[in-house]
Amino acid sequence: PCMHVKCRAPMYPRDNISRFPVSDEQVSWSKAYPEYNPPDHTSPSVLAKPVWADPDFRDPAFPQPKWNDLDGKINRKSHSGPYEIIDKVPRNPVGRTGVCGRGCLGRWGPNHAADPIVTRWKRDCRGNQVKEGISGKPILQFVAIQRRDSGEWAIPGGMVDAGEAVSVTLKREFGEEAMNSIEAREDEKVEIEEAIQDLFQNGKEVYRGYVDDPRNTDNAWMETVAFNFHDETGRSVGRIALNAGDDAVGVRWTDLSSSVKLFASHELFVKQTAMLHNSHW
Ligand code: RP5
Ligand code: MG
Ligand code: MG
Repeated sequence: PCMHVKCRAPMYPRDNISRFPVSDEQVSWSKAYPEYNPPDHTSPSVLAKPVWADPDFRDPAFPQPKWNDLDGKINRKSHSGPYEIIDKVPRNPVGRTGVCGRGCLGRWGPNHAADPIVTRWKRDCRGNQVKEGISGKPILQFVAIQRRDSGEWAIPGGMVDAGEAVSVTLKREFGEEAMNSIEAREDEKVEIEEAIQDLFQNGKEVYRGYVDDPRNTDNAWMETVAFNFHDETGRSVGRIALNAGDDAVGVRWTDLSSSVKLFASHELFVKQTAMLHNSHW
């Protein structure tokens, strides 16, 4: 995995905990950093023992789970290969983050998510593809949501529930966050379901691995599988009204270009998508 930056921001999100400073040169575990003394932080939401959170495996009361393996319904394997267990807990494969413990993440080690990147071509009022002036390439649009937690624009992704197939997470999260399926009327639910089923049959994987997520710690981190679902004619999901729901407060079709600013490593995933379609970037 490559360098992480967003999970070294001065403040840990939500809980106002200061991260121990880690410069670019101090990220790697192989580089000695004797003064390194990160705060041990677990968010109140995790301490409340919700179903999605692990127990504190540093406590001798809890036997060690199957690290680097499928542990019952919980996937504790990393997309980036085996991670190390130091003092009974996993160690972030990229390096130091300035916080140890789990922060607000439920799992020690990898916390698996899935990211649906839904795209269509930008069209003018006559239905013709719009090309960007300088590159001369057609402009691709993707569905972005605005996150309730940070206000940043992002891909409408979410956590893979225990035992859930990634293909199911991709559809569920898109429905919840970009189409507000949870609060839709029964007849609307059917229309949403049909459009998603149809478009999500053919996806292309554009990324699999570590995410530079602001919630990452030295012992817990986000990983994802990002899939592109492209509506070539604009007549599938590209036609249905978008509606922000669940942990999204806004939703819109967004033109892809190198100037788009997104949450965590999402810029990288949408860039891969633009490359895949040879669209303007
Ligand atoms: C990111 O967090 C992933 O890429 C995914 O988009 C998201 C999942 O977390 P929630 O949206 O459920 O907070 O790391
Ligand atoms: Mg969600
Ligand atoms: Mg989400």
